[in-house]
Amino acid sequence: TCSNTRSSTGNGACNCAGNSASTGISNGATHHARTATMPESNLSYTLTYFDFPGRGEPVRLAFAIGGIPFENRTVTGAEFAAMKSAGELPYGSVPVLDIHDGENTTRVAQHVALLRYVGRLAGLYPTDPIEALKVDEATYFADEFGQCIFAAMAPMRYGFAPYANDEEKAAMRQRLAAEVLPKLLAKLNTIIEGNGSGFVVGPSITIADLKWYFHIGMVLSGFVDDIPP
Ligand SMILES: N[C@@H](CCC(=O)N[C@@H](CS)C(=O)NCC(=O)O)C(=O)O
Repeated sequence: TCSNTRSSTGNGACNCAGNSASTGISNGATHHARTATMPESNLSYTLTYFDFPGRGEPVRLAFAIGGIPFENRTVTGAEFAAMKSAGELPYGSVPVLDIHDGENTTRVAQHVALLRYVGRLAGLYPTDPIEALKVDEATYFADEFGQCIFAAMAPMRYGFAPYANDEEKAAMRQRLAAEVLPKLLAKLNTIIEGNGSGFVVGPSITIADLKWYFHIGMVLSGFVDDIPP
């Protein structure tokens, strides 16, 4: 099983033998329509991220759903800060994926890129270029939704002035929740209804579902103050 994917207990190898039930995602009968494209290789993987379901979570889920063994390395804020100041993070952020090939390790960042890579291995990303394009479209649309929330969580990181006080913070986030996010979610509903399978794109689960699952989960969990579930 893959109990480590949501663990807060730190480092641990995650050898999930294709047990998608452990992810909490129900992909129903269409699960069997997926064909994992994992090549025969000696590669092994370590994903480094925090122990909460942020940007690294859809990548962990893709590994788990695909039954691809990986080390789910969770770091504390202090461990993250140490890695960052030591220059170990290519973009100064997590998640990062270490791809081990014998003696050599390649470290890659940017969660959408990681999600697409693991999605390919896991059979969660179409091989047909047009279908892949549609999955990318829905995935980047989810990113648009997520960026609105991330900007509200850390305005200075995006070049905006810091909140003057808690009232201003609440007002800005409530406006986002009342006026901006519902329009994007209405569009998502239209896309899902138009697709007709219950998934965002095509007949079965893809990385686009995982990316939306992460962003919507963040809202529904009440993780972001003043953005009501
Ligand atoms: N564009 C990057 C952003 C990654 C990112 O901002 N990660 C956050 C955690 S979800 C982080 O590392 N924040 C701490 C910091 O930037 O100091 C991606 O999509 O992976």
